[in-house]
Amino acid sequence: MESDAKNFSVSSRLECDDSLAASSNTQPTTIIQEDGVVWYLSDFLSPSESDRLLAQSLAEIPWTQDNIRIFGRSVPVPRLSAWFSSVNATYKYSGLVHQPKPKPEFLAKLLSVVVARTGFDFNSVLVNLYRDGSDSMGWHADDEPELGSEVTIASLNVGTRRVIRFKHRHKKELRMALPVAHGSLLMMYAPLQEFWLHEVPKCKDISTPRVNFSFRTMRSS
Ligand SMILES: O=C(O)CCC(=O)C(=O)O
Repeated sequence: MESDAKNFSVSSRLECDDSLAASSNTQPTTIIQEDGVVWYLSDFLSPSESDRLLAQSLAEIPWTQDNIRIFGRSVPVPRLSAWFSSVNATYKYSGLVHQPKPKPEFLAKLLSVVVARTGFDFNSVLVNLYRDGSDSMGWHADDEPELGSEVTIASLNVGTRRVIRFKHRHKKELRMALPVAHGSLLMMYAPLQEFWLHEVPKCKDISTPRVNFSFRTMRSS
Protein backbone atom coordinates (compact mmCIF):
# COMPACT_ATOMS: atom_id res chain seq x y z
CA MET A 1 0.00 0.00 0.00
CA GLU A 2 1.46 3.31 -1.09
CA SER A 3 1.75 6.17 1.40
CA ASP A 4 0.72 9.29 -0.45
CA ALA A 5 -0.88 11.51 2.17
CA LYS A 6 0.96 14.62 0.97
CA ASN A 7 -1.09 14.62 -2.23
CA PHE A 8 -4.20 15.20 -0.16
CA SER A 9 -2.95 17.71 2.36
CA VAL A 10 -3.33 20.64 -0.05
CA SER A 11 -4.98 22.52 2.77
CA SER A 12 -6.10 20.79 5.91
CA ARG A 13 -8.77 23.51 6.18
CA LEU A 14 -10.19 22.69 2.76
CA GLU A 15 -13.99 22.80 2.78
CA CYS A 16 -14.85 22.22 -0.84
CA ASP A 17 -13.61 20.17 -3.76
CA ASP A 18 -10.02 20.20 -4.92
CA SER A 19 -8.93 19.33 -8.44
CA LEU A 20 -5.52 17.99 -7.36
CA ALA A 21 -7.18 14.99 -5.76
CA ALA A 22 -9.50 14.28 -8.66
CA SER A 23 -7.47 11.53 -10.33
CA SER A 24 -8.83 8.01 -10.07
CA ASN A 25 -6.87 5.10 -8.68
CA THR A 26 -7.48 1.40 -8.44
CA GLN A 27 -4.95 1.04 -5.59
CA PRO A 28 -5.68 2.26 -2.06
CA THR A 29 -3.77 5.32 -0.89
CA THR A 30 -2.87 5.76 2.77
CA ILE A 31 -4.20 9.04 4.12
CA ILE A 32 -3.47 8.65 7.85
CA GLN A 33 -1.07 6.23 9.47
CA GLU A 34 -0.61 7.56 13.00
CA ASP A 35 -2.88 6.40 15.87
CA GLY A 36 -5.03 4.45 13.43
CA VAL A 37 -5.04 4.09 9.68
CA VAL A 38 -7.19 5.63 6.97
CA TRP A 39 -6.90 4.50 3.41
CA TYR A 40 -8.78 5.68 0.37
CA LEU A 41 -9.71 3.87 -2.81
CA SER A 42 -11.22 6.20 -5.43
CA ASP A 43 -12.53 3.45 -7.74
CA PHE A 44 -14.16 0.95 -5.39
CA LEU A 45 -17.26 0.96 -7.64
CA SER A 46 -17.32 1.55 -11.39
CA PRO A 47 -18.98 4.76 -12.67
CA SER A 48 -22.09 2.85 -13.80
CA GLU A 49 -22.38 0.95 -10.49
CA SER A 50 -21.98 4.25 -8.65
CA ASP A 51 -24.66 5.97 -10.76
CA ARG A 52 -27.06 3.09 -10.15
CA LEU A 53 -26.37 3.07 -6.42
CA LEU A 54 -26.99 6.80 -6.16
CA ALA A 55 -30.30 6.54 -8.05
CA GLN A 56 -31.48 3.54 -5.99
CA SER A 57 -30.51 5.24 -2.73
CA LEU A 58 -32.37 8.43 -3.54
CA ALA A 59 -35.46 6.47 -4.64
CA GLU A 60 -35.64 3.56 -2.18
CA ILE A 61 -34.13 4.58 1.16
CA PRO A 62 -36.75 5.72 3.70
CA TRP A 63 -34.95 8.95 4.58
CA THR A 64 -35.76 10.82 7.76
CA GLN A 65 -34.52 14.07 9.22
CA ASP A 66 -33.80 13.98 12.95
CA ASN A 67 -33.98 16.83 15.40
CA ILE A 68 -31.47 17.51 18.14
CA ARG A 69 -31.77 19.84 21.12
CA ILE A 70 -29.37 22.76 21.19
CA PHE A 71 -29.63 25.22 24.08
CA GLY A 72 -33.14 23.96 24.79
CA ARG A 73 -34.34 24.33 21.18
CA SER A 74 -35.19 21.49 18.81
CA VAL A 75 -33.13 21.92 15.63
CA PRO A 76 -33.23 19.69 12.50
CA VAL A 77 -29.88 18.01 11.75
CA PRO A 78 -28.47 19.24 8.43
CA ARG A 79 -28.81 15.95 6.51
CA LEU A 80 -31.22 13.04 6.08
CA SER A 81 -30.36 9.55 7.32
CA ALA A 82 -31.48 5.93 7.72
CA TRP A 83 -30.13 3.11 9.88
CA PHE A 84 -30.08 -0.58 8.89
CA SER A 85 -28.88 -3.50 10.99
CA SER A 86 -28.75 -7.22 10.21
CA VAL A 87 -28.59 -7.91 13.99
CA ASN A 88 -31.58 -5.66 14.70
CA ALA A 89 -29.44 -3.29 16.76
CA THR A 90 -30.61 0.20 17.62
CA TYR A 91 -28.02 2.92 17.25
CA LYS A 92 -27.70 5.83 19.66
CA TYR A 93 -25.59 8.91 18.99
CA SER A 94 -25.85 12.61 19.74
CA GLY A 95 -28.89 11.88 21.89
CA LEU A 96 -30.71 10.26 18.94
CA VAL A 97 -32.00 6.70 18.90
CA HIS A 98 -32.16 5.05 15.48
CA GLN A 99 -34.38 2.00 15.10
CA PRO A 100 -33.26 -0.29 12.28
CA LYS A 101 -35.31 -0.23 9.08
CA PRO A 102 -35.82 -3.17 6.72
CA LYS A 103 -33.01 -3.20 4.15
CA PRO A 104 -33.95 -2.62 0.51
CA GLU A 105 -32.62 -5.49 -1.62
CA PHE A 106 -29.92 -3.37 -3.25
CA LEU A 107 -28.57 -2.44 0.19
CA ALA A 108 -28.46 -6.07 1.37
CA LYS A 109 -26.42 -6.89 -1.75
CA LEU A 110 -24.14 -3.89 -1.21
CA LEU A 111 -23.48 -5.00 2.38
CA SER A 112 -22.42 -8.48 1.16
CA VAL A 113 -20.11 -6.93 -1.45
CA VAL A 114 -18.46 -4.66 1.13
CA VAL A 115 -18.05 -7.55 3.60
CA ALA A 116 -16.54 -9.79 0.90
CA ARG A 117 -14.18 -7.14 -0.46
CA THR A 118 -12.97 -5.71 2.85
CA GLY A 119 -12.92 -8.93 4.90
CA PHE A 120 -14.74 -7.26 7.84
CA ASP A 121 -17.95 -8.72 9.25
CA PHE A 122 -19.97 -5.50 9.03
CA ASN A 123 -23.57 -6.08 10.09
CA SER A 124 -25.04 -2.57 10.07
CA VAL A 125 -24.98 0.55 7.96
CA LEU A 126 -25.79 4.20 8.62
CA VAL A 127 -26.72 6.00 5.40
CA ASN A 128 -26.55 9.79 5.21
CA LEU A 129 -27.91 12.00 2.45
CA TYR A 130 -26.32 15.43 2.03
CA ARG A 131 -28.90 17.09 -0.18
CA ASP A 132 -26.62 19.96 -1.17
CA GLY A 133 -23.66 21.90 0.20
CA SER A 134 -25.61 23.30 3.12
CA ASP A 135 -25.95 19.78 4.56
CA SER A 136 -23.02 18.68 6.70
CA MET A 137 -21.82 16.64 9.68
CA GLY A 138 -19.93 18.23 12.57
CA TRP A 139 -16.76 17.01 14.28
CA HIS A 140 -17.27 13.64 15.95
CA ALA A 141 -15.83 10.15 16.35
CA ASP A 142 -17.71 6.93 15.76
CA ASP A 143 -16.93 5.55 19.19
CA GLU A 144 -20.30 4.57 20.61
CA PRO A 145 -20.11 1.66 23.10
CA GLU A 146 -22.23 -0.60 20.85
CA LEU A 147 -19.39 -0.58 18.30
CA GLY A 148 -17.06 -2.28 20.78
CA SER A 149 -13.46 -1.33 21.53
CA GLU A 150 -11.95 -2.09 18.11
CA VAL A 151 -13.89 0.06 15.67
CA THR A 152 -13.18 -0.31 11.97
CA ILE A 153 -15.53 1.41 9.53
CA ALA A 154 -15.88 1.23 5.76
CA SER A 155 -17.26 4.46 4.32
CA LEU A 156 -18.62 4.32 0.78
CA ASN A 157 -19.52 7.45 -1.18
CA VAL A 158 -21.68 8.18 -4.20
CA GLY A 159 -22.85 11.44 -5.71
CA THR A 160 -21.20 14.82 -5.51
CA ARG A 161 -17.63 14.91 -4.26
CA ARG A 162 -17.45 16.38 -0.77
CA VAL A 163 -14.53 16.99 1.54
CA ILE A 164 -14.06 14.91 4.68
CA ARG A 165 -11.71 16.41 7.28
CA PHE A 166 -9.81 14.71 10.08
CA LYS A 167 -8.16 16.22 13.14
CA HIS A 168 -6.22 14.49 15.91
CA ARG A 169 -7.75 14.89 19.36
CA HIS A 170 -4.43 15.64 21.09
CA LYS A 171 -1.81 16.53 18.44
CA LYS A 172 -3.10 19.83 17.12
CA GLU A 173 -0.72 19.83 14.13
CA LEU A 174 -2.23 16.62 12.75
CA ARG A 175 -5.07 17.53 10.36
CA MET A 176 -6.09 16.13 7.01
CA ALA A 177 -8.65 17.05 4.35
CA LEU A 178 -9.69 14.77 1.53
CA PRO A 179 -12.27 15.20 -1.26
CA VAL A 180 -14.07 11.85 -1.59
CA ALA A 181 -15.29 10.85 -5.04
CA HIS A 182 -18.32 9.13 -6.58
CA GLY A 183 -17.77 5.38 -6.09
CA SER A 184 -14.95 5.69 -3.56
CA LEU A 185 -14.28 3.77 -0.34
CA LEU A 186 -12.57 5.16 2.74
CA MET A 187 -11.45 2.60 5.34
CA MET A 188 -10.99 3.82 8.91
CA TYR A 189 -9.11 1.22 10.96
CA ALA A 190 -8.97 0.90 14.75
CA PRO A 191 -7.84 2.66 16.85
CA LEU A 192 -8.54 5.72 14.66
CA GLN A 193 -11.81 6.65 16.40
CA GLU A 194 -10.03 6.85 19.77
CA PHE A 195 -7.56 9.45 18.55
CA TRP A 196 -9.13 11.34 15.65
CA LEU A 197 -12.33 13.28 14.93
CA HIS A 198 -13.83 13.72 11.47
CA GLU A 199 -16.39 16.03 9.84
CA VAL A 200 -18.03 16.85 6.52
CA PRO A 201 -18.07 20.67 6.31
CA LYS A 202 -20.64 22.74 4.47
CA CYS A 203 -19.65 23.89 0.97
CA LYS A 204 -21.87 26.68 -0.27
CA ASP A 205 -21.33 26.15 -4.03
CA ILE A 206 -22.72 22.59 -4.13
CA SER A 207 -26.32 22.11 -5.27
CA THR A 208 -26.34 18.34 -5.93
CA PRO A 209 -26.63 15.38 -3.52
CA ARG A 210 -24.12 13.00 -2.00
CA VAL A 211 -24.90 9.73 -0.21
CA ASN A 212 -22.52 8.17 2.33
CA PHE A 213 -22.80 4.60 3.62
CA SER A 214 -20.82 3.86 6.77
CA PHE A 215 -20.61 0.12 7.37
CA ARG A 216 -20.18 -0.82 11.02
CA THR A 217 -20.10 -3.89 13.26
CA MET A 218 -22.56 -3.66 16.14
CA ARG A 219 -21.35 -5.85 19.02
CA SER A 220 -24.60 -5.87 21.04
CA SER A 221 -28.09 -4.40 20.82
O1 LIG B 1 -20.43 11.44 5.22
C1 LIG B 1 -19.32 11.08 5.60
O2 LIG B 1 -18.37 10.93 4.85
C2 LIG B 1 -19.08 10.83 7.07
C3 LIG B 1 -20.25 10.20 7.77
C4 LIG B 1 -19.96 10.02 9.22
O3 LIG B 1 -19.03 10.56 9.74
C5 LIG B 1 -20.83 9.19 10.04
O4 LIG B 1 -21.81 8.62 9.53
O5 LIG B 1 -20.55 9.07 11.24
